[in-house]
Amino acid sequence: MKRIALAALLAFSTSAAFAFHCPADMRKIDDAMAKNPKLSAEQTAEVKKYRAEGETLHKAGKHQESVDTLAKAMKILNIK
Ligand SMILES: [Cu+2]
Repeated sequence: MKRIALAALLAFSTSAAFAFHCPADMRKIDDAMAKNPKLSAEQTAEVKKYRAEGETLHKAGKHQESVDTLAKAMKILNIK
């Protein structure tokens, strides 16, 4: 069942692929933050800001910008 859903998603357009990308990135950021990473207060604030911005952009349908913004947070967290 999961495989079928994935295949259907992959068959979609690029924008749909990005629509799937953002929540995956947000989850990675949330997971990394849940592990209490060694970040300065400034870095933590930045990650939270980019995470929130990414979610807003995603909801606005700006998936490429969302992915780019979330990537900045992931870079601070040193995750991919
Ligand atoms: Cu998105």
